[in-house]
Amino acid sequence: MTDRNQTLFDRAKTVIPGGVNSPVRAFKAVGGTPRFITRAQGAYLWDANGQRYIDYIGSWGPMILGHGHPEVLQAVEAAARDGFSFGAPTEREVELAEAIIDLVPSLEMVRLVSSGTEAGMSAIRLARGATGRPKIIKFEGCYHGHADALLVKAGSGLATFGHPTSAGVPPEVVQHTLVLEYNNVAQLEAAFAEHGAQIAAVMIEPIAGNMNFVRASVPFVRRCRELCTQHGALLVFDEVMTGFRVALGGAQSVYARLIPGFAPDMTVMGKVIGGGMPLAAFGGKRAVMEQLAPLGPVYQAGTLSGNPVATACGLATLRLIRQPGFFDRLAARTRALVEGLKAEADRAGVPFSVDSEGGMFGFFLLPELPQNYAQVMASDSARFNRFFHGMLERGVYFAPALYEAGFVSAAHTEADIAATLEAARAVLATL
Ligand code: KE4
Repeated sequence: MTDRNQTLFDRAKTVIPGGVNSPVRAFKAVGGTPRFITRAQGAYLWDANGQRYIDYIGSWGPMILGHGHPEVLQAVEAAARDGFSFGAPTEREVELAEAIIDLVPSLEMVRLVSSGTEAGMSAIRLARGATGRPKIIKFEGCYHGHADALLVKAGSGLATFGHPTSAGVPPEVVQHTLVLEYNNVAQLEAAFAEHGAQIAAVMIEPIAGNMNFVRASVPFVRRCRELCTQHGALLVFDEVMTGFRVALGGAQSVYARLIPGFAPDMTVMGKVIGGGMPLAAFGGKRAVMEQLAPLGPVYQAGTLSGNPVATACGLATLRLIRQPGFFDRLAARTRALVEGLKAEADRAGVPFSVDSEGGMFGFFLLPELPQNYAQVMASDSARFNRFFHGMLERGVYFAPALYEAGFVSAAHTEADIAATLEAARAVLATL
């Protein structure tokens, strides 16, 4: 029987670099043939051979409701009938901005854009423009999109190629980007002691989904906040992945419960707020955001920013995830998955550690949860790859890279979790 995934992959590779429009999709880290998806519904994907998978990628985070939620579909169809794009303001963009600000108390204003990369890039330019300072701090293993200044020791995608920076980024472009070790308070303090007056921003994934699932420790987050305040730098939370995914108020709402009065200065968002369509955002306090064109000197623009169909998709998604109990149910389902995987790994004697927050989870073929990039990359990648493919063959689609997070949707049932754990028991026994 011809493998239509392979046929399509061979054809794709003749016209698209690597046969994909985003590197992680090529299965380079895990080997094998990427699955070409023909359709999705609820918690499931179907590939070109008609094989069904329980989907734990969810488009890398956006599909928190599951695929094809009827109310979201209806909102998108209605919006599309009224027009795809106008290049002019619409009420729906205002509604979405108001909804985001209502859910994230640290925000007074937001600007809508079309991708997380665009949001992160713009947030950095704004932080530099608002402070008049050149330097930014990021952390090894965190990925903030592929803007030149941020493509330094990124954790997602580049980790596969083994070299921490991308070709094509001239050294002078990243000379102001300091890359520190995640969760390393001493390095952070040393960087501020040396460069404090030059630092425009500290940018961090509060739960690093581009290292699979690594939490910033409370002392580390507290120190980031204190040092930014002390030196007049902006603390930028990259919540493209965690926003509206780990909690309704994002990761910052989790840290605000652990650190009284905590709030970042700016937040970068994406994925869930577009519900699967191209939409992202960045926001912060009015005084900073009003530095943006057309009001202020920091330029930023976009033809499809605030797209009328994408905003309809995002608004419908946010309306549904705000329903009472949504995150309690999602967190319980996600926790059941990871605790079940841990129990099966223990039964098979495979070193395994797990963590989850809301509808986002991670697992490592390591006895203890890693605290930084070097520890994550010490995982046994060959063993991970065997686990990944064993599960894929049994109709369970985990992230095709050991440094990527996993996602559960509201559409995943207890039966889906049970089927996943049954498959895991069989595969772990072979590891
Ligand atoms: P996009 O430009 O891909 O929309 O967003 C970039 C981005 C920014 N910040 C964080 C924390 C992110 O996780 C991302 C994108 N995440 C990856 C998954 N690790 C997207 C998948 C891909 O690259 O194809």
